[in-house]
Amino acid sequence: MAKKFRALTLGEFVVAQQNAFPYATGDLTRLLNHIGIASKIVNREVNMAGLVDILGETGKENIQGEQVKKLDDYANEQFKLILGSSTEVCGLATEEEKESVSFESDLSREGKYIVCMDPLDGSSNIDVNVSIGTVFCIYRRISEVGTASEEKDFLQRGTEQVAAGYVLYGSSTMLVYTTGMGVTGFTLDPSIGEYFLSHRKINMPDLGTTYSINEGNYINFPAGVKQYIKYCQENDLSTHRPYTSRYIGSLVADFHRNMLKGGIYIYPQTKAHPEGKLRLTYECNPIAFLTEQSGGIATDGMGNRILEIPVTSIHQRVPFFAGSPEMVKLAEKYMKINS
Ligand code: P6P
Repeated sequence: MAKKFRALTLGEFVVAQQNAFPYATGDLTRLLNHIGIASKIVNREVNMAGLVDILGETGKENIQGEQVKKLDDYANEQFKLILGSSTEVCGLATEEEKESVSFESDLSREGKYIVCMDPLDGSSNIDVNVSIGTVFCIYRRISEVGTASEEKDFLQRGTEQVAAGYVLYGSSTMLVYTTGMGVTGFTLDPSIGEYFLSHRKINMPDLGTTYSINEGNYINFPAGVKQYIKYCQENDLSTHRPYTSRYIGSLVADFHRNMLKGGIYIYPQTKAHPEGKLRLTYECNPIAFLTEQSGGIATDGMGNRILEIPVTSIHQRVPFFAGSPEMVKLAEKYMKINS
């Protein structure tokens, strides 16, 4: 009779992982669990968005000049509330806030960590019921414990991340994260509100057949990107059927599929976004950490490792090429030929 395994919950797993760090105090464990709690609250609203008055615009614009959806706002407020009342985090930078938020309570000021996050990424998909996500990463603070968080806490390179992850509000809700010991995925059982271990160690295939890019911007792409797309469209690889184009317009959903099945996600420089569209601190660095931890490569398309790009502002944008190593290397080769 096959031995039955009881699935581990997120809480049990992070505690077990903590034991691998002899000097761990449990703060990071508690922080990851707080992020899990906030994601469950957001998930509840995401699942009911069509039923309650939470769709649509707030009439506000964020610093990106993008219309803020009610669910964006709600997610941002929930993560601020949960993290602000934890004792591990002294400050938060999010897509929805122009400046970083320093949590003012005495307990928060003792927090050792800061969080950068996009509380609800892909929000243009909310009204059409397409998967959206939360992206987060965690750093140790640089500023003195016991004081308010400072801007320098949020301008650390991606290599300094302590942890990174995302929540995918899709056909099922998943929380996927890394602390530098590989990538692990949990799936939410909404009937009991518990995340259960479902993907113990996620490894990105070296080569895939999916490329994810908004080809509507084709005319404005760099020549190297245009040539890479043509390569994908014209080469019937001997061991793979022709490439497939899959682009959801939701970074977390596109990335998650590519990480599991192999593939490449590209958001290059375009006319509308000459620096690239995605933000380094709360989109590219966390996804790049997960990419590398699962065996992939993440660069700016010009040979620069995302995790090593100097961070000069919270909302800094960079071109983003992330995915299976063989695919990113080939895309980089086309970019280099045309540079
Ligand atoms: P476009 C969503 O706004 C986002 O940040 C990513 O989730 C997504 O991949 C990308 O932008 C979509 O941008 O210009 O293709 O609509």
